[in-house]
Amino acid sequence: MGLELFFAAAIACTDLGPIQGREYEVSRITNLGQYMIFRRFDFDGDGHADLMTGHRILADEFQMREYIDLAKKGDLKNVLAEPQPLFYWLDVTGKDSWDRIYVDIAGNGRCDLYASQDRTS
Ligand SMILES: [Ca+2]
Repeated sequence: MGLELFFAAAIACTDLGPIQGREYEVSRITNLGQYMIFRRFDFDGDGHADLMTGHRILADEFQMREYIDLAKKGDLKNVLAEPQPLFYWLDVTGKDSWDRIYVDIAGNGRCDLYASQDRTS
């Protein structure tokens, strides 16, 4: 059972789930090692995350001393991140695994399917 990598027709990233507000957000982790912010969402409230997004961090607190005006626009206190996620991980089977990964390379709200793992076999 391998991980297939392929690109299919792009979809609107907003079709992957309502992630703009915090209504469905259950966790938010800032990972300075990977320079990403990971947000998990549970849309149906069953206690299992259905979607995780990854935002690229543009600057951390140390760097922002030089970019304080940019920092004021940021959503977080100690890092400045891109407003739109770069990666979207989906649990489509509800088995606590990320079965599909979408990527918004251009940052234009169009998501390409990056990887899909067939767990039915
Ligand atoms: Ca859920």
